[in-house]
Amino acid sequence: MAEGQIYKIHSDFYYVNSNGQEFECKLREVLKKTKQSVFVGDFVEFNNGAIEKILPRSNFIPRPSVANIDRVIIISAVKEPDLSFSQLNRYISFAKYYGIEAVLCFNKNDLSSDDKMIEKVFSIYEPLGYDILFTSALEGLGLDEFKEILEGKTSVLCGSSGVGKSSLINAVSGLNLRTKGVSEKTQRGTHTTRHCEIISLDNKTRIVDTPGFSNLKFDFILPLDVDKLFPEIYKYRDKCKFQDCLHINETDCCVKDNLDKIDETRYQSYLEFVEEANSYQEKIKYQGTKTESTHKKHNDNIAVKISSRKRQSARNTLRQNVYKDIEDEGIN
Ligand SMILES: Nc1nc2c(ncn2[C@@H]2O[C@H](COP(=O)(O)OP(=O)(O)OP(=O)(O)O)[C@@H](O)[C@H]2O)c(=O)[nH]1
Ligand SMILES: [Mg+2]
Ligand SMILES: [Zn+2]
Repeated sequence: MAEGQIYKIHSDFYYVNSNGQEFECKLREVLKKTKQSVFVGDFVEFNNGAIEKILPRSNFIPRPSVANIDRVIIISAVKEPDLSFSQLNRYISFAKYYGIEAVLCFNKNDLSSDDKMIEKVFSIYEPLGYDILFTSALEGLGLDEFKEILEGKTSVLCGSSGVGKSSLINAVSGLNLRTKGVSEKTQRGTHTTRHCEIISLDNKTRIVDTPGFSNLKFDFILPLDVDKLFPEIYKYRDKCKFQDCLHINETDCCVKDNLDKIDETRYQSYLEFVEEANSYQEKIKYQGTKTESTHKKHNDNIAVKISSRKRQSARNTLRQNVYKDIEDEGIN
């Protein structure tokens, strides 16, 4: 039995790198039946072109679906498509939720000379501890710093379509991955990269090109957990009067008392995520009501409380749905 790492998946084919050699494999039938998710980056045991076992992951993110990574580099464009702080906060919080370090890279810097925007980026994200890079894949700006960030790690490039993920990889690797312009009509990327792929720059440095995606929603966590994704909000939560304070319109809320110290776009994102998390809570409440409807309610006024076990199982179902969505979409 050999061991290796999946570096690319195309429909039913899994491409495995084992000691520098590449193998085209399929999944063993028994493994298929377990419905276990298989990601680029997974370490596997394989034999005669058949993957027998997926080895435990050190970490993963489900979008783009990649396992065993050191960090996510969130790529935004300063223009074409326009920079969206709301999108950026989504990627940042997503990486935080999965416990993966993030670096922020702002590409297409040749298209803008907006110093105010650069200042804003630094003023919001530097105090939060993020490394920040401005690059131009086209004009070769900031590439030395970009390479430095990559050095000795496995980094996943993540961001909307058309921001220049593949172009940046081309610029630092000399490869010629497919890249394509942003549509003039919609100002959106054209989903040029269709699959995740690990690209080795040297023995220790690897970079994962991924398809762009943008419709990331926080409808898989509970509203009370959203503040954990925002350290600058979370640090006040112990001083809120109510333990279940959502920091929206409660009285004696320490977060509201300190709103002048929290960036507006960050708080706005917090509110958006809470709203999405509310719809998740409604969904599991509904599932809980259905499963608990056989129990006689003592008091109709009391909202149905779901046991943590049921909540977890509903959460798992939703997680599975996330994976299903990924598979249905085929790429992202
Ligand atoms: N002006 C400018 N254009 C760039 C830069 N980087 C990339 N582009 C252009 O932006 C377009 C999209 O680049 P891609 O590298 O395909 O973007 P991507 O993020 O890989 O997109 P997907 O694969 O669809 O997710 C291409 O036309 C690139 O030539 C840059 O630094 N400056
Ligand atoms: Mg691409
Ligand atoms: Zn509060």
